[in-house]
Amino acid sequence: MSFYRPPRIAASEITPEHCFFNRRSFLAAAAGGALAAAGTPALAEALKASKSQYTVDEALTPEKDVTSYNNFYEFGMGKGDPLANSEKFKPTPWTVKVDGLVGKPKEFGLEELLAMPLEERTYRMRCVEAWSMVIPWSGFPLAALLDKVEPLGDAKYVAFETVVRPEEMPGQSGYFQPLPWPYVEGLRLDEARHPLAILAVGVYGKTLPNQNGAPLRLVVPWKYGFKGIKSIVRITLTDKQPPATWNLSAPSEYGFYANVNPEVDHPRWSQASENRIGEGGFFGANRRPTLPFNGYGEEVAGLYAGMDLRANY
Ligand SMILES: Nc1nc2c(c(=O)[nH]1)N[C@H]1C(S)=C(S)[C@@H](COP(=O)(O)O)O[C@H]1N2
Ligand SMILES: [Mo]
Repeated sequence: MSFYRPPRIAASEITPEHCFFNRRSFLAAAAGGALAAAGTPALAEALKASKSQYTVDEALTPEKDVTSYNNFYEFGMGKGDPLANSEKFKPTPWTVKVDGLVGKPKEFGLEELLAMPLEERTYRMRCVEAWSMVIPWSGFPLAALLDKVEPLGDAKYVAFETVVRPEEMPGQSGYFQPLPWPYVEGLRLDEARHPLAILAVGVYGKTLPNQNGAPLRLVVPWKYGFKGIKSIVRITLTDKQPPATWNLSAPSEYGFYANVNPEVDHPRWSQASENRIGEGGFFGANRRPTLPFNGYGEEVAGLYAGMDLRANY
């Protein structure tokens, strides 16, 4: 995150310059078969029943890029490290503890999470490093999980925590530790309850690969990618703004809110435009304009009414 790394990905897709968000229905028809083949019948079954959908009128980023150009510092700092170094990581069995200011704290097994009402959602993802992708996730609204534990009236924030497993995560055991562990993140409760915020368990109709945050990761498409915490083991409702890893590491560079905002530059680079992975031209003419709230302003701007968005980096 501290520096640019030009992607090694060749230009392969040209997508229209215009970008707008719309909603329409579509069926994740092919997804079921692919998942069954991948040996995950629970997810396959769930996706067959996939309901109303969110999508984007832009070409999908090729699956190969989505699953090989990653940020997941627990496996190393290079974009290829998460794929190369996550072979030993075991995403099953898995549990997620949901606790704090809730009426019914509970430890959820992965099977139970896969039995949530799964949907396929195609979202833009904008990394704070100024590259972006269009990714078809499979997951369920975070609000659906929160409902199950019945947040109390004084709960104002949701805190998230990634697993710590130095024996399976080389970035947590090497001589140089790029970040303090566990990786933690947080949302305001109303952000967490927004229908666009999901917990993803799959991508491209398949179980989430280790490098993308298996078995369960957060996706909040109007915020910079670092808010999308991976391999979550704990979700805690609190009355205080929770710590967030990048915000703690460099508060002048990474905010708590981290809403995508082309008008607020990173102290070391412009956020006005971005490189869509797969379109080529990291520094060149193919850069796309970055959209306020990553194109989701119509849906989420109301969450920030009265806040100074220029200070809300
Ligand atoms: N636990 C953890 N979660 C993480 C990260 C990380 O290093 N560790 N990187 C973040 C960043 S900076 C981005 S851009 C996205 C990348 O998600 P992707 O690799 O699936 O595209 O994951 C986010 N979640
Ligand atoms: Mo990122």
